[in-house]
Amino acid sequence: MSDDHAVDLSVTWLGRAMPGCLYNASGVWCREEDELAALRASAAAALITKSATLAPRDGNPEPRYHPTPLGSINSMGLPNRGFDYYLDFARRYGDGGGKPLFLSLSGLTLDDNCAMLRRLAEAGLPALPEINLSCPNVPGKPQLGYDFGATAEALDAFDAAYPGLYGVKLPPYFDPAHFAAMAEILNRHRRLAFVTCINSIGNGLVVDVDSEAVVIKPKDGLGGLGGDYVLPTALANVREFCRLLPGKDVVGCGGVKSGREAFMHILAGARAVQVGTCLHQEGPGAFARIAAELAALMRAKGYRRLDDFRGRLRTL
Ligand code: RRO
Repeated sequence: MSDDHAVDLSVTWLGRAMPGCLYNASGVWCREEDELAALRASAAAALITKSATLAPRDGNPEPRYHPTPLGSINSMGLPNRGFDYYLDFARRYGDGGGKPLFLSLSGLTLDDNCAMLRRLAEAGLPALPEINLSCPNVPGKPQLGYDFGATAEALDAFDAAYPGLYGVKLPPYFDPAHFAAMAEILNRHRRLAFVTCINSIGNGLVVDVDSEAVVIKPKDGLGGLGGDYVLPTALANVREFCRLLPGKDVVGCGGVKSGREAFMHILAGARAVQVGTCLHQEGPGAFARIAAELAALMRAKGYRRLDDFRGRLRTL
């Protein structure tokens, strides 16, 4: 195969075309308008906003994010400008010149999530909701995605509150029984068009030997892990949910720092790929670098488009 053929990283899904397959993970580089503007100006193919609550929040006390040689731990605690701020941004963003905009919603109650969904529907914008079922960092609030009954109830309410396509951000699961139980619930909802796998692995503990202390303040040091720590877990969740959710799309998130991990996620079945920890460390320039690396890897393998290998991970 000649190695000078053109490579196309574009993705068509949710009835829209994206110029590439990479965008930010919610929470990273997307709390403030200037950050979102920088993403828009970068090689990111779409944007997602910081998970919004109805009212603005300062989040947890600092230090609340700590990079490590293998990734990151965070307990931000949902600091955000409040739903109205991101809705206003979405109004001005419009169709974004072909880069889809996703609004991440993380209401503190089911009623709050439904209120935000109703207001988004009333606004009649092209922006798509990704409802966060998996924030690990609000003290006293368990991750909704680990409560199957509460998740089933929430999805029924989302269907009633919102008439369009929507997605959910899932926590990582670690057992086939849990993949199957969650998939059975998700498959009852036709307009649930995508799931994003995975949020950070919740409630890890990073220990600093020199100080003999934890590295973040909230929850006595417990926080969500991202980066290299989570790549195999993310890939397992992407592959399993791709198998279990026919007709829905899976967005891969977890451990992507080069074209190689983006390739792995797509091989496992991901439609698109989000970047979190690496974006936090490197800034929006990461998108052009990772896209170029993915294109080079595809060229070396003789692939022209993502459909040539998406979901074709071989088993032994
Ligand atoms: O703000 C956070 O602490 C946070 C959220 Br909402 C989330 O969904 N995942 C995460 O790792 N941190």
